[in-house]
Amino acid sequence: MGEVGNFQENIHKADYLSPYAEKRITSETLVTGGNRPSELLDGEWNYAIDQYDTCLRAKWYQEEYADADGRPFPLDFSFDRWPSIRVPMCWNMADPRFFLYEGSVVYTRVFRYAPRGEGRVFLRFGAAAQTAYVFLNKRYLGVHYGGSTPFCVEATDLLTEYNRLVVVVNNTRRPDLIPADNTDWFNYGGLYRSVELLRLPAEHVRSAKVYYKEGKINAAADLTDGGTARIEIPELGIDAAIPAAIPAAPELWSPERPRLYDVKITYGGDIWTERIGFRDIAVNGHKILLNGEEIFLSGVCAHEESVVNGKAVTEDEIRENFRLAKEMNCRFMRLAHYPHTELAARIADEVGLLLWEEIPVYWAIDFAAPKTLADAKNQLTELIVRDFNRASVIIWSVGNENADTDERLAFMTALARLARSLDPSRLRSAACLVDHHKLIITDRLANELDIIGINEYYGWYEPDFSKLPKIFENSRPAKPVVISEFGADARSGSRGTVDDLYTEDHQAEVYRKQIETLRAIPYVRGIAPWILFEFRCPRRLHYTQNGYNLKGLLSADKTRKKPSYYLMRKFYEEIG
Ligand code: GCB
Repeated sequence: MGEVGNFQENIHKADYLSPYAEKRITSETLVTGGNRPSELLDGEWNYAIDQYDTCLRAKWYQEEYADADGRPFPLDFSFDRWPSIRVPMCWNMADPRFFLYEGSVVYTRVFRYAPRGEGRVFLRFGAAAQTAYVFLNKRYLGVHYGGSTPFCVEATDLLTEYNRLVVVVNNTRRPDLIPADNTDWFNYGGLYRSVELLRLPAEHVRSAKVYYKEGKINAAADLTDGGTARIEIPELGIDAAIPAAIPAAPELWSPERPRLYDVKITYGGDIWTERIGFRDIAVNGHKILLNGEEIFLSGVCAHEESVVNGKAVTEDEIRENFRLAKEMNCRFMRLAHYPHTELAARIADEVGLLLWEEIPVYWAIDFAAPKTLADAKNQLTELIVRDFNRASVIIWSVGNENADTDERLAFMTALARLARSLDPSRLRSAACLVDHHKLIITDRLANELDIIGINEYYGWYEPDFSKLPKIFENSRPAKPVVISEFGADARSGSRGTVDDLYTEDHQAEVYRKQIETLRAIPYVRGIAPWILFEFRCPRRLHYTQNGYNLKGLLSADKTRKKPSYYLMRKFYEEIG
């Protein structure tokens, strides 16, 4: 990667990123689940806003402080004297000056390490928004693309007593990334989920898949050295070698009775434990079946955000969101538009909420680029491997609202098929395309999905409600449809007539009509209005919006419930 002291190269090289791009951190090295003890490297890190990406250009991480003759170099960085920032945190919330910053931030810290008999050591990042370059003790370990999924690097042979970790996190929006440069949400940056050090036996479980289907518990594990492992579920009297499909009659998990079992997998000296719920999710014709019984997905969408913490939401905030959704009589939530923290599905497992999880294949994606597809596949794999054992998660969504071109069809088909091959136990969906002129669902991707998701904004972007039932009459979809979005902006507390846009009264009128229309359409087997709470959105510059998408049923700080919240609550209560 060239010499640090090569001043000419540092300042003149246009393509300084290419050598880094060659070494990608992917799902191949992900170690996940199992509740093994880990040491958190959270807390105070040193950081610098590195607007010109000089750490990567000039290779500061090599820590060359002097030349071959011992003469000190004049340096442009000083890792340990930089100010500190808390991890996990979005840098946007650390200092008002950084709120709108998009670019690189260098994070660094030193940690002590003494071996304690472990065979291998990994550093695990819960997520870094959006791209992260990782360096340990002057060595480049790779770049991770995708700001919402976890990744690991192996540190085993690199550790000494004192260890310097440098992570360059970059959130520049680019058309070749997933998501691309145009999103209807705020572009946060930073190490906003925990960083952990994992000490594992040399032979260990990298990840495991345990699920229930048609009277059997299926269990398999990704093992470092092959061979077999053992699974134990004491409450079910299970103690068996895996992989296996074990006949079992567990008490099935449901939102009403979110029963979880202690599951233990042993392999060599490694012990992997999880609390896992067993349930069966399927479709039959237009029906969605949970544990063999028809279910309506009474739901709501949510972004991962809070006013105070940005994307680095706390456990209390997640629990509060779920509580507010359940109080609205929801049993289902669409976690839009990217993987939320893994804590979300863990809490949903515990409190009983069905989830739709999604990768950010969103607007303006470069569907023709193989590199972009590789990135999307990797993010999908990381998400599925991470949350496979969460009973709450019933749907993997492979994307949202893209025009039905041949390139997009090939791209999304590859994702839908990947989801099936990684996970035979769940349903696949996506927000599909509707032709709002011809009033028909036109999306060829629907053939690859188990559930057709539809975003429709009758009453807001399109005022004529009479068109909505016609879409279904014309399409006669052969699969269950979930209305994955509908809604209208309403400034919190702003009142007026039902015709005054941006008032709560207008929003409520849209909800009234949506409810009346959708309840009469038999194809609709689930509804998730957009959205539980208002969220930051730099595209929204109407004076009422002030940088927020105001379609929330709640205000951004969640203190105000708009009238539409109560309308949904009543509707969901009525339909049971
Ligand atoms: C959509 C998008 C969502 C937007 C929403 C809106 O269709 O999927 O991300 O925020 O519309 O408010 O326009």
